[in-house]
Amino acid sequence: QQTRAESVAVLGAPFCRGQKRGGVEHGPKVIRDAGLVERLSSLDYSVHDFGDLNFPHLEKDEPYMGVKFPRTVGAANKLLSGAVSRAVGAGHRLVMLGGDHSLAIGSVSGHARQCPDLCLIWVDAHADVNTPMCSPSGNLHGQPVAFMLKELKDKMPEIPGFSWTKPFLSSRDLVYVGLRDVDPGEHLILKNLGIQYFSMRDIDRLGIQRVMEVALDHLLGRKQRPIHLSFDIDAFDPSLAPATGTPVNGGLTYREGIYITEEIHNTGLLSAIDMVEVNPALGAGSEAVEATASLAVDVIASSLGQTREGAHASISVIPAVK
Ligand code: HAR
Ligand code: MN
Ligand code: MN
Ligand code: MN
Repeated sequence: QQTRAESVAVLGAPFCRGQKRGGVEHGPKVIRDAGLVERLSSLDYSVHDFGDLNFPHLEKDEPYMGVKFPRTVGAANKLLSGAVSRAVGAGHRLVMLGGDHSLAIGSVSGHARQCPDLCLIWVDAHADVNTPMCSPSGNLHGQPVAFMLKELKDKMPEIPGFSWTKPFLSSRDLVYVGLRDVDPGEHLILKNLGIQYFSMRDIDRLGIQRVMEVALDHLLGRKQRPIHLSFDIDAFDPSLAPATGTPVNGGLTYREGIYITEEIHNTGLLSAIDMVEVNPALGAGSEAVEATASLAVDVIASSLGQTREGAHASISVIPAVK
């Protein structure tokens, strides 16, 4: 069996302090148990499983300006950022398994250290662009994009734990798909910064095919550059992804979700993926958890080239009669 030139690094990030529900730190385990490495190997990648990061535990971490666990989240993301940067620098495609979505601060920033011209596709029910001042909850998984955007620099206070990172992304280099639960401050930021977003209503109006056409043209039309896909499993309808902390009705269908990732694969530019917010402590029992984890594996495999139409790289001649 021939092997693709490409290799994929899998990096587990068992972390939950960006939100209040326990269990999401076991996301990496259930996604691996759903057969991730085997699926990627069967796509002819050489898979390097780097295991799970060991995040520091801080004894004392008081809220700061309403932000919960700032030093813990900051330290975890600093560690993740370095690990992602090293994996991408070593030539791997990167798959980060969360953990909650605050981890995108480390993942995207680490990727950007190696690929400063990257663009970001954020598939999520939520915009995750609250600043500490707008956040209704103080949870950092609702704020990661605010730490990335250069245009929000003046609106971001200095948060303990985050002095290692600076905004690195322009608002024109980001597209959202799947939004349906956006806070007032977030909506104002989306509008004021002119961020390209496709809510579930936009998908209803345009269809997922047109949405992806416009989204990818917006990011890649002027020049080709590496893509970071940050995929929150709660983008899917809760009937498909019940094991997650903040489910919102009216989400992506299975076919819409897989169409998104097939189109991203077809660009040939996907460089890193986050798969976050799979929480095996939620959902009604083990079947719900397994369904959610298996969906996460399908999303990752599809992003990396698994097709619904099939493929024949391993065979070039229709077998003759023996
Ligand atoms: N917008 C709300 C907040 O800031 C909830 C968003 C967090 N939920 C997520 N992120 N799963 O995508 O707290
Ligand atoms: Mn290697
Ligand atoms: Mn999210
Ligand atoms: Mn979400």
